[in-house]
Amino acid sequence: MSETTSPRAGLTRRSFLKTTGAVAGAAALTGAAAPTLTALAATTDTAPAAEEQVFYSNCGGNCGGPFCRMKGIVREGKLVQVRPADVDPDHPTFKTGCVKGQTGPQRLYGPKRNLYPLKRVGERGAGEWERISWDEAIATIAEKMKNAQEQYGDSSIAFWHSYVGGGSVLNYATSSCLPGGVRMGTSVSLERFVQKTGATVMAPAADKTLQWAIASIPGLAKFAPQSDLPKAKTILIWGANPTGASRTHQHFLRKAKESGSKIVTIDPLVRLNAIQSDVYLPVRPATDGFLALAMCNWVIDNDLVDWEFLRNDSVAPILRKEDGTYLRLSDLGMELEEGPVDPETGEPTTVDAEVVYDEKNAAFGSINKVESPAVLGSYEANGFKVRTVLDYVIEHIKEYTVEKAAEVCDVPAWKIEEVARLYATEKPAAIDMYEGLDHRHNSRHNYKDIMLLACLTGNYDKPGSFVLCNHLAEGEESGDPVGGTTDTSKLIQVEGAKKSLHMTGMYLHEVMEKGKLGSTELPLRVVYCFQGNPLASDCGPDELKAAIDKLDLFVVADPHLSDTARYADIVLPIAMTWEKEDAAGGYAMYEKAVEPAGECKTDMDVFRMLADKMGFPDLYDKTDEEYLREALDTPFNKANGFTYDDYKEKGFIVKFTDQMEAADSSAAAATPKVRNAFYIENPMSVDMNEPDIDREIESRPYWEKSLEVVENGDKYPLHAFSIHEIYHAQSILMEIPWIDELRPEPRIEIHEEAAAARGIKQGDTIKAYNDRGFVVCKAVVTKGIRPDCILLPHGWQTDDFIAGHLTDLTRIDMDGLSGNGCYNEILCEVELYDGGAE
Ligand SMILES: Nc1nc2c(c(=O)[nH]1)N[C@H]1C(S)=C(S)[C@@H](COP(=O)(O)OP(=O)(O)OC[C@H]3O[C@@H](n4cnc5c(=O)[nH]c(N)nc54)[C@H](O)[C@@H]3O)O[C@H]1N2
Ligand SMILES: Nc1nc2c(c(=O)[nH]1)N[C@H]1C(S)=C(S)[C@@H](COP(=O)(O)OP(=O)(O)OC[C@H]3O[C@@H](n4cnc5c(=O)[nH]c(N)nc54)[C@H](O)[C@@H]3O)O[C@H]1N2
Ligand SMILES: [Mo]
Repeated sequence: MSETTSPRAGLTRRSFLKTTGAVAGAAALTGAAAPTLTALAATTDTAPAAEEQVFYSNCGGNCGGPFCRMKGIVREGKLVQVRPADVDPDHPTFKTGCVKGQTGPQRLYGPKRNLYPLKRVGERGAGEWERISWDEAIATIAEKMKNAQEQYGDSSIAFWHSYVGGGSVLNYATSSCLPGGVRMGTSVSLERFVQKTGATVMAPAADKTLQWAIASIPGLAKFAPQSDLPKAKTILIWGANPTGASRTHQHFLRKAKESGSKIVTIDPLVRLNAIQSDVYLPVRPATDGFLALAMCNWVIDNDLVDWEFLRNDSVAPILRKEDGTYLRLSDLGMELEEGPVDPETGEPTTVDAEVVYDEKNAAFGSINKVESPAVLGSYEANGFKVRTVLDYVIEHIKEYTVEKAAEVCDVPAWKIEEVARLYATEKPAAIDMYEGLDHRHNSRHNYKDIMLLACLTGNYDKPGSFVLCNHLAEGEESGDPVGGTTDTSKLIQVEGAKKSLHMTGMYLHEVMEKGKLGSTELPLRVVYCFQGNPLASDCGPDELKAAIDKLDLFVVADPHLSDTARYADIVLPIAMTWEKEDAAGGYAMYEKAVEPAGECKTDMDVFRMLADKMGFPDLYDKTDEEYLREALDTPFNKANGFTYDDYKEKGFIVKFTDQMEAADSSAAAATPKVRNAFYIENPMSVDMNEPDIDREIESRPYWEKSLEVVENGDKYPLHAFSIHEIYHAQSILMEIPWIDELRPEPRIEIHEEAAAARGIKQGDTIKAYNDRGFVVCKAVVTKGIRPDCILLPHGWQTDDFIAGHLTDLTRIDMDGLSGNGCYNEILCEVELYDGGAE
């Protein structure tokens, strides 16, 4: 029996409605309108009223939403209908928008909408608020920020954001955090403020491992268009959920199937794509790296290696020194090579190229010059003991045999061999990955392992052979994003810019405990959280809350009273999509269709007000329109008809790649060839957490056990994970009647054997728990999941659960190099719920 008590007790949806007095509002919305899907159909067919205006914007959720351009209908100043933007209905693959986007009006006018600035008056998180004026809110925040910076330095104030909105010129923040502590952001509002004040940026913890891997593993960034899927004879869907999370992806998988592709799904969970596969491997979670390396060994043992690909297109022939770095021209006292021209200086650069062994001439030479370098072998070069990367890697993966994989991954050896055979012989073969392999402690190694498999078989960097494809872009036949671009690189530059620190937001707890991250002092006092909902979507909520408790001020700027907003000192009501003008390129601008609800303001407005009160009213030196014009009027957009004026005049601009001017091809030609890697020469962390890096392990393809996977005799015998379900856009679809009809309530999926062993029947109320916490909801008893796993529901808020929250079971520690949250690193037990622990 679990002994955990819920720190969230009393915050069920029912009690939330009571305490906030929102009952009347909710009843008015859901009761009177009695919205049903039939009603949705009815409104869609309604004849246009006389006074009707049409606007274009995007859906606004982090599920590919920014790419889904929607058309909004406004009557009498209210958004009354949102539907997919009109596109050529005969075009075979150009799809946009889904039912989530069509709920725009319900999102705008829903019961959880923040309408006024709020100040906490009771205990933190108790839900007792006082309405305050914008003036008071901004004055309080500015004063606390100024005081903190005076007393503790520039880095003591921080902005914590996530991905909602996907980046835009004015409002939606982005943070690409690259290995070595480099951060790049693009939105005018956040970036100018940060440059002016030296404020810290707290980046999202999600999707970081893939980002880290793309930046760390040369060649991995080569995303294929998803329309390339049908070119593959074999497709391994591996750690991806195309039918739930990938918009147009399923369409291309179906096309592939029609054209005869063999489809393999490697997943502990059965969804439609597993059912539609030729081979299904219900792999034990967090063992994929082992599986990939075992397939590599099978390919080597069965003589199916593509040596020419390895030689010409991969890092295989590069000579590796004993310290793990590459042998370079300078190591041999050889002359450096001329590199591409530096766009800043106009001068050619020099390149200290990697060295390979030239078998024909029995000499060492530059990888860029030697025609046929050796792929295997070890040598002595100018006193350095070196061997080719492939030689080194092959020796170190020997332990990952198919036999052992059958045990570790818990799938039959013959099935592993069958998948390896298909992949290595039915070519071109593709791996279709997304974020499913990312959310655990050992995840980052998977990318090296899978790249090795692709390179060994030559299944990379050619049509139908890839490991990543673009799951979100519009489905135009070539797969390229079609539409305008934006450039804010000059607009975000502030004179005398201060240096700012960045950290993955989930390090907050460590920073508040130690006053630093790694050896960098970080005396955080004020945190301003926006465009993210970390207390519903990140891990370790207890630790995060304890950290927030130690701050002088925690502000949450959100259109909704999210789980995170509920824990704030000050809540700022933010204008949503349809209530503001913005742009991110593509087919349309984000048009303002209606005035913001209540006293809502845009994120940009709030930054302007803050700058004013902080004492630098000139920070934002242009109007919103001027920023948008400059960001949109790029040479590319001018050539292709996507300028500010074009968007304003035409609303929605449909163009396909063959109607576009080619991008500047001289720049493309100058890009040096990137050899595809399965080795990381200099493994680095994206954060300044200074982890101990075991270079050997971090550099090469590798697998080790994750922290929480089921083993015999475990106190908690079930491994829990969660996925991105179709009727969620993360946590933003809060109390949306049309959506709630399609996904009635959060549920835990459990295998029928595991359920029977615990006396659990279909629809029972159950509790999943571990030492960290628990969550209570209804059970779905199924055959479609491994018996040692359960599926927890992601994307809900505290008051949607009967008790607890899925995040209460999660652990706060993240992947030390990528900063990824370990959302799926959960062992737990499940029992029938007796209602007692609430
Ligand atoms: N409708 C909708 N779409 C979305 C989103 C949304 O919220 N709603 N979110 C968007 C975002 S931000 C993201 S990051 C993407 C995520 O896109 P995906 O990564 O495609 O989405 P997930 O649903 O997390 O699917 C991961 C798959 O990996 C499987 N899996 C879990 N653990 C393991 C494992 O150890 N091994 C293997 N082999 N498989 C495993 C899961 O069962 C699941 O089928 O989706 C985007 N699309
Ligand atoms: N257990 C589990 N946890 C997960 C995952 C999982 O699969 N399982 N997936 C992870 C992944 S891949 C991701 S990307 C994250 C997503 O995690 P988050 O990005 O934190 O989740 P969202 O629900 O998108 O949060 C967006 C918040 O921004 C608010 N918002 C919307 N528009 C605006 C705006 O214009 N301005 C401001 N200021 N706020 C706005 C919304 O109301 C919402 O509260 O979750 C991660 N967490
Ligand atoms: Mo994500």
